[in-house]
Amino acid sequence: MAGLTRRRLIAGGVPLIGAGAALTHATVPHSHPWDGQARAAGGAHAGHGTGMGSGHAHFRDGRTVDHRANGFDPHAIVRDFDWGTTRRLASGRVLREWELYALDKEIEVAPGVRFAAWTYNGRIPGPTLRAREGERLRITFANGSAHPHTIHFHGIHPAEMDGVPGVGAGEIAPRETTVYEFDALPAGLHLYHCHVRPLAEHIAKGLYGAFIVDPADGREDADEMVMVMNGFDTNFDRANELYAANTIPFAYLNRPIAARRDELVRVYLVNVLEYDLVNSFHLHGNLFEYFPTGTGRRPSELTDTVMLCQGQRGILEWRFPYPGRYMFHAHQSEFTELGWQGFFEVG
Ligand SMILES: [Cu+2]
Repeated sequence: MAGLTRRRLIAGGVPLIGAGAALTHATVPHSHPWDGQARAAGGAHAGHGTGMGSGHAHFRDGRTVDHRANGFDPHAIVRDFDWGTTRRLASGRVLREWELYALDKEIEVAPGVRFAAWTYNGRIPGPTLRAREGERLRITFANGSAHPHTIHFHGIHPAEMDGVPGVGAGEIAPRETTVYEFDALPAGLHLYHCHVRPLAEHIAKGLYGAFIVDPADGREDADEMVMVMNGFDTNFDRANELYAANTIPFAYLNRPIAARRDELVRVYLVNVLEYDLVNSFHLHGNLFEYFPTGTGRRPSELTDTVMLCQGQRGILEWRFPYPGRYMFHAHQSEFTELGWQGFFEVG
């Protein structure tokens, strides 16, 4: 039964495996199979009761989630870079500061599917933090969640700033605050996420975001986007029912991302997907230059598909020579069909 679960959820809206679709009505009970699990899981999972009625998700037919109620929209997130606030230290160096908070929040991750998420600043992914190489960074973290959390940054920093249990400030208890401070090094594309155990749950519930350190001399002007590849285990069987870039399945399929012909496109691509060993990004009608971790200035490859394990990330650059609608998606067909696909609309 567990093996069928993730397929059952999309049976209404996505034409995929013929046999799977035929099995659906025979195997889907009229009560939601995750109701009992949600109750069994206790308070931490309260609010999971509403499911996708009888497996008829239809989230490929144009229906979408209530972005306003969620408090964030993948179409905004894709080009939303949070530069924080800055001031100059006596040394002349720039101090860049952000305030992050953890918040337990119910998110509509697909039409009618509410997920009891743990968020940074009420959104998934958390803010895309952006700084310049060599700056001093200060992140004040307040835990407004009912659970202990941390922020673990990728990058170069002292052990006590690493945001792991038992080192430095360690776990930050509910209603407590801490400050992470370190230098913006090295230039590249990094990420941050909670590091409290059980780690898979703390990440999969939504506590992660992209962290970009621009080279001191900058990068070429481009139409920049961030895509955090993620997924959601909506029935707590440690397998994802939904996949996406920037949280909401099919968001960029229903409403393509606008791009301009001949303009340089730069995508900051991060994989935080839990429970699956790898994830991938595939671009149609084009090839992109790939800069692993964004740390080098020379691309490792000209390709149309890149595969990433959890925590891996890279920068993609390309130009569209022709107008039209170009797909991008995970090149694991199952992920594609469960939400991780979209279009660029090139004008
Ligand atoms: Cu956590």
